[in-house]
Amino acid sequence: MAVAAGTMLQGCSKTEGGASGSSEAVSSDAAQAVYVAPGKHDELYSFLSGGFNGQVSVYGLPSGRLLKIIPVFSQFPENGYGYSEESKAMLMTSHGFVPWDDLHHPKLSRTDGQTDGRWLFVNGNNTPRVARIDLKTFETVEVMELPNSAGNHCSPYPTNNNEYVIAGTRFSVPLDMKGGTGDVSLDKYEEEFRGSISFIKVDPEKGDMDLDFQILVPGFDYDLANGGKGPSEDWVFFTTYNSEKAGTLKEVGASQNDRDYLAAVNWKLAAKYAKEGKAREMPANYYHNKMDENSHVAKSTVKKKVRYLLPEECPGMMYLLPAPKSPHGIDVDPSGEYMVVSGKLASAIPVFSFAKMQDAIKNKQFDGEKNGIPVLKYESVLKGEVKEPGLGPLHTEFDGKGNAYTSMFVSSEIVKWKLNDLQVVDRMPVYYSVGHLMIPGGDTKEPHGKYLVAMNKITKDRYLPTGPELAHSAQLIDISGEKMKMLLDFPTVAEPHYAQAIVASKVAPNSTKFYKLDENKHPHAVKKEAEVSVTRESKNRVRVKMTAIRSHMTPDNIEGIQVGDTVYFHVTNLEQDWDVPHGFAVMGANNAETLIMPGATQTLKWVAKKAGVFPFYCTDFCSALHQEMQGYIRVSPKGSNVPIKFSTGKKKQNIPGVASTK
Ligand SMILES: [Cu+2]
Repeated sequence: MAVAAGTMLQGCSKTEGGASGSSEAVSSDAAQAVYVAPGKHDELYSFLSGGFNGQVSVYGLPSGRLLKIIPVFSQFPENGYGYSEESKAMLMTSHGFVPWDDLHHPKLSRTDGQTDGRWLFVNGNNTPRVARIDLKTFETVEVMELPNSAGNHCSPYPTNNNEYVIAGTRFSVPLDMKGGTGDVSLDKYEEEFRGSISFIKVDPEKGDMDLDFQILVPGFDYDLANGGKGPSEDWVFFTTYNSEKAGTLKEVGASQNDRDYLAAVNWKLAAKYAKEGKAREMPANYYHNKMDENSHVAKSTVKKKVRYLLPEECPGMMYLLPAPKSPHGIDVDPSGEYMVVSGKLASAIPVFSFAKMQDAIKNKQFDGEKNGIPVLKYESVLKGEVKEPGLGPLHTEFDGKGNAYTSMFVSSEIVKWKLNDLQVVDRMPVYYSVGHLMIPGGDTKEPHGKYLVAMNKITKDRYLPTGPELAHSAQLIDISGEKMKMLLDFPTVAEPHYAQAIVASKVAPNSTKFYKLDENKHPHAVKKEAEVSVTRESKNRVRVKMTAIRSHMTPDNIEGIQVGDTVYFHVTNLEQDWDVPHGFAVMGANNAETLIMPGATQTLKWVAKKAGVFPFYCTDFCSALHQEMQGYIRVSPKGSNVPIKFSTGKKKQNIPGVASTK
């Protein structure tokens, strides 16, 4: 173990020098830097995407302690998200109920180009969706499906005041202007397939999203995006690959051209065109799901139209900048002047200048056009290239002190370089195969600049083995000094694809402690035990309105249910105190438990399949008498004359299982 630790810290020990050069000294320095004493809080919240688990996980930094998992696109049995009657609508799409997605990119909302701690926007790749998490409650409150999109990868990118959240398609698809995706021969990629960039308007007060319009772009693959700042704040930039428009064997077909493109879109001008009547309208079919903040019931609206702009009809809205073969990351520095394009197959990192781009547009330094979009001359927009940065550059973030940090997938390292002279000044090995990296605020106008998190795809020997599947990993690196220092490894939940982080003081003071019972607008809420009810609403449907408070449920004895009945348990948690959720589960339920926050109502649907007595109980340890927080539901054969009856503690019980003693 000692040998392994020494190897791991080699990169750091070199930088320490003097008496503290030993690995022990470095590791105790590192331990101190990440130590958050029991009962103390972390300095930052970090939000790591879960990739293929469709969730977001919240970690404290610098400790790397896991604080919460927020389900977004995936059902989550731990709290009933996607299982409860209230939340099912969040996962509705034009393809039906879709209980999973591949969540790649979290992006924090912004005010004046800085993170403001209000919302977190995230993308679903597979069934194109953008979701919004409210950072008061750490819950997913809205999911917007995107039409004309497939593989929603370059998404979501908020502009500097959340005017728009912008989302581009990775895979181009045929668009049938008469509605939906067309049934088109796969031989017609070149002529029929197009990409789209969606512009989702965000309400400045409430955060509510609305798909305003799309730009239909050439049929390339759109990989990643990032917004401008300062002088470039009206622009958003997208990397593209497959400018060859290959529809098969893309690993070869999409790698023919030496250069693909960085697409620059003036979103403000696009919004102006859309507003001033340049947008056309086409039929569409997509879902918009919203959680009502007072009832906590999600509702879906199906949208049937989408407005779109064509770049060839909107001069000045879009330009293409040649970029080395199959570029991946595009990152704009805090000043808004430099656009850094990381080409995973390229040997250098080109850095474009926004000022030069403006001049090139003014002076029409074009190199032809593609689908009516002017292509700018490479040399006319290039500031310079970072030479021999490492192998497989993917993503770059910034510390706000003139330095850029790029992740290298193939050579497994973080490379620090200077924005002014593009010289590499430091390297830090990471373990292994780093994808994204994140500096808190490192994609905004004002980076926090103290830490960097490397998100690694492969861990091999880094942790105790756990069978064929090993944990992915995040590594925390101190970037406050001239040389980077490795501080901490922490395993992550599923794939930490990308992350955002924010100082805790921008989020923690606004955190909701409980929901006010008198503001609970759930249609089946009961606010007093005296108001509970069990009602047979129709031949096969029974509605139970019940309450939970430490340490009983009302009612806790229910009779008169019959085989074949669907029973809706609407459980209102009467607690008005922080950190006292109650859980609810019924024996044999074919969904998950539901977890009810104080003051809220949640519904568990249960179908009585056989006669008998079925216990239900509170699943979240809530008090010393939590184990006693339990009840029974009796199911009689179909057509039985047992009447509906319910009570709590008012009668002598028929004890199930000892029927012979009756
Ligand atoms: Cu309880």
